[in-house]
Amino acid sequence: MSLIKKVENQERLTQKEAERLYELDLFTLGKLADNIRQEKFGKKSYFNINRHINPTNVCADICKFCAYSASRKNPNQYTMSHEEILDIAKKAIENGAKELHIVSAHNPNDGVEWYMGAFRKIKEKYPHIHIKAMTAAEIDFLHRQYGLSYDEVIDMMVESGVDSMPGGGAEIFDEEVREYLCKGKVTSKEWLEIHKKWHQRDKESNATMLFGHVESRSHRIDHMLRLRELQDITGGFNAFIPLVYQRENNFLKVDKFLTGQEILKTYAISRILLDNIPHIKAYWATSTINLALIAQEFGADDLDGTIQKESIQSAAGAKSSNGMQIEEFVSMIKNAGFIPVERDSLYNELKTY
Ligand code: V47
Repeated sequence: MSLIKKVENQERLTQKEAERLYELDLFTLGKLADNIRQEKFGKKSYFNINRHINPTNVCADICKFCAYSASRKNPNQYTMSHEEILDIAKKAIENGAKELHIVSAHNPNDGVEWYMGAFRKIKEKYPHIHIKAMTAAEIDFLHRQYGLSYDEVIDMMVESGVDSMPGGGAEIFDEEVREYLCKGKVTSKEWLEIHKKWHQRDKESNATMLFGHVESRSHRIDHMLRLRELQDITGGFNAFIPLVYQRENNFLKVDKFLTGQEILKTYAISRILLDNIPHIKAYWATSTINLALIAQEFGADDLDGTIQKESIQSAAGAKSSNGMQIEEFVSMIKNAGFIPVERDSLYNELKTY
C-alpha cells in the first residue's frame, strides 16, 4: 500500500515509513495533516490566556542551546523572591490570566522550598488559578541535588498545588545528540519515566521537541515515536509542541537553519504520527506568529496563548518577551480563516470568539 493511502486510512507508520513523509511535497503532506486536524477540530484553533513566569536563570546544568541561563554570555543572574513571584501572579490574574506557566532554571542555591513554596503561596491566595509548572528536567534536578526520589518530588508538587506539567526539557531524545546538546541533564529515559509517573496520578502534561539545530529528520521521528509509545500506555499528554530552535546568544554551533517549509512539514508529520496526542501546538514564540498562523493549515490546532512575558526563547532571539494582546491574537486567528477558541489549561472550551 502506498504511504499516502496508509496515512489516509489512519494506519500507524514505522520509523522508516515516517521518515519518507518528509519526501512528500509540502502541500500533499499539509493536506493529509489538515484532514486529520479538521476531522478532530474543524476550523477551531485553541489558545489560553496565560502568563509565563521564569523565576530564576541560575542553572547548575549547561545546555548548549540555552541563552536564558546565567553564563558567560548572559552574566545577569536573577532569582525572584516569593513576594516578587506573587506580585507577578497577582498582576497576571488581574489581567485575566487563567494559567501560570512557571518554568525555572536549575538553581542549586535556594532549596526545594523555594520552588514548592512559590506554588503553595500562589494557590493559597488564588485557589482557582491553574499552575502548570516544573518540567521533568527540573524534577530530575531536584532529585539529583537533594537526594529525593521522583515520587517524593512529585508528591511535593501535588501537595503544593501544581496542576499540570509543561513539556520542557525533552529536547531531542536520541542519546548521542542529547549528550552533545545537554550532557548531564535529565536523560530521555528519565524524562519519559517522570511523565509516566505524573500521568499515573491522573495528571496531565505536555511534550516538547526542540528541533532545527544539529538533529536529523530521523531523530525527530524517533522522538515522536517514543512519545507515541508512552502515550499508548498512559494517555496523559495533552499537547505536542515542536519548539523551533532560536539561534542567538548561546553556545551551539549551527550552520544551517530550517526553512519555513521544513518547519511546516514537521508540524504536519507530528499531526500524522501522534494519533494519540490530541493537540499539536504551534508555539508562536519560536515559530513566529506568521508561521504559527500558517501552521493551522498544516495540522496545528493550538497556538499556546497570550504569554504576557517570556524569557527563555526571547533570550535566544524570539520576539516573545512581551507576549501578545488578546484582541490582536484573536483577530489574527480569525483573519487566517480559523475560529479562535479560548480554552483552559486542560482544553475545556471557555469562549468562542
Ligand atoms: O525545554 C531553550 C527550550 C524549553 C531554546 O508545555 C529553546 O505548554 C528554542 O517547555 N530555542 C522550555 N527553544 C519551554 C517549554 C514550553 C514552552 C511553551 C509551552 C510549553 C507547554 C512548554 O525551551 C526548553 C528548551 O527546549 N529552549 N533554549 C532556544 N535557543
